Amino acid sequence: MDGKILAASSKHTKPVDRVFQYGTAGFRMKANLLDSVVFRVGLVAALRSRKLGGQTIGVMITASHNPPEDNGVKLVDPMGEMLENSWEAYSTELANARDEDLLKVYKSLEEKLKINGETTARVIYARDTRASGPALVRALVDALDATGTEYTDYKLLTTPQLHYLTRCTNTEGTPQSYGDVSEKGYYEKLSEAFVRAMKGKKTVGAVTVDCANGVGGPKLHELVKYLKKGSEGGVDIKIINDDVLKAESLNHECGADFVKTKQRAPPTSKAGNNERCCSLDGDADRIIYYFNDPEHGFRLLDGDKIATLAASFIGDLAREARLAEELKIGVVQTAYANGASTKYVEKSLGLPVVCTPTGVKWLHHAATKFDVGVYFEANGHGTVVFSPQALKAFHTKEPESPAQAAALNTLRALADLINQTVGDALSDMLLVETILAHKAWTPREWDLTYVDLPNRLVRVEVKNRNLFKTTDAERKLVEPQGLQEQIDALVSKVRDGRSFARASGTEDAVRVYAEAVTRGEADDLASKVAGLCRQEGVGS
Ligand code: NG1
Ligand code: ZN
Repeated sequence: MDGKILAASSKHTKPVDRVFQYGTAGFRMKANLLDSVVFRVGLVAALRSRKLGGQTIGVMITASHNPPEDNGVKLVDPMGEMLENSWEAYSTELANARDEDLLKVYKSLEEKLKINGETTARVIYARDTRASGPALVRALVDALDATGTEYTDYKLLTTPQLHYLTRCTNTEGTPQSYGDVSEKGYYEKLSEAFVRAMKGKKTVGAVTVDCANGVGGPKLHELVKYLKKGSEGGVDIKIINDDVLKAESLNHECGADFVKTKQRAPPTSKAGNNERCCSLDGDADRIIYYFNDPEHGFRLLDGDKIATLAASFIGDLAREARLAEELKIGVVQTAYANGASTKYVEKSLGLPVVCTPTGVKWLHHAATKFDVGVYFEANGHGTVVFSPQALKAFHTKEPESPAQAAALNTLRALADLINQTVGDALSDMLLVETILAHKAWTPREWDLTYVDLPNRLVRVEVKNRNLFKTTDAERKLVEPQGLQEQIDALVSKVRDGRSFARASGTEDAVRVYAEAVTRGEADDLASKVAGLCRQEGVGS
């Protein structure tokens, strides 16, 4: 095997002056820099699978909402979760090894982690629609061949579909089986659960879905075929921005990130006033909703609004099913959640809120501490996870009334509809559509549940973002010294003010967030805090 690894690695040499880091979204950068990284991620996948006794590891080649010329790669653990933390460091180590040291570093990891080289390694992989994908897949396959790994190529998939398949593969034939191990199995599971959850109800009007010209487009077309078979069209889906042949159109003036940051609909959207729209990102693991209100203009229904909608609906069902006492329901957010949403969950819904650092793995982990854990980043990445106790209760609770039986039935359907492995734009969309159908709500009624505090997110370029160290789920700076006190002083002058600064995990920048009672105060606070950070970040 050693000779094979050496021979293969000589085809995938590392750019000498580059330092790579496995961050919150795996490795992500300009695609032309990724060849050696993907090859080495293949080596890590083989090691990880062997370490876990030959369980299957997922590898996804995507750069999500980034521009078309970027790409990226991330690893998926056996139950469909994000890669375990300590292995991010091993991946980083291997990605940065000099070509001549690569085998030595690989062997030392094998030894340090007590990995049996005889165990069969298993990997499944897929990619999004980027032009650079096929070449990067070849680099991955070279590593899998060199390490004697068994693998399956799932070609084009959304990121959440690969997470789904990883879990299905590892649970096949066990009582924990998560579904049929095929793309078809994914559509069947979602569409069947959707029909059960909808109970013959219909949503008000159509939903326009912007697929960011990414892999979500063809996959949503496929899903719609299955939905039509079952539900006679309980939801009317209009698909836009589904061109995957024009490479340069990916995430260009469309997609979840565009809509969220620009606070406007993609120019290609023809939806009229009060018509529901949503946007996926390039690999369909994020979704946000929006609509045009004739009085107030563009209205965004972001991850916070999806989380509160889901928490309120599931909370009501749990009460109707008489499970509210025995099941702990909670919402997990990051510091970027709008303060109004946090207040709404705690005060109006009466549910606890936990705040974690940025990055879905932290949210997911915190959500599993609840029986029903609703987690979303404000940018639309999230899902709802159910504990084994919750799933058992949904199936074994004896209903004492037809209403209770109906609530239990809907809860069981939701547990199948909602992707338990990771945030999934297609599954989340069906969840939102289900809830709106049950409540017979237009987007306007959903929007009116609470009013967002005006807020501003500013990106500050600094020389060294690592100078900015935080605590308290990134809400407070401990370094540079004294900066937090200055921020606190600014915040105290503003009504309902809140502001924090943290180093981005994906870009060379510091992000400053501020919110306040008025737009003017929020903007002013953000620009003053950004000014302080800029000063601190200079010269170091
Ligand atoms: P960073 O760059 O660490 O702020 C961004 C998003 C995260 C998450 C990651 C991964 C914001 C403020 N931050 O992280 O929520 O989605 O990218 O894609 O949106
Ligand atoms: Zn994404």
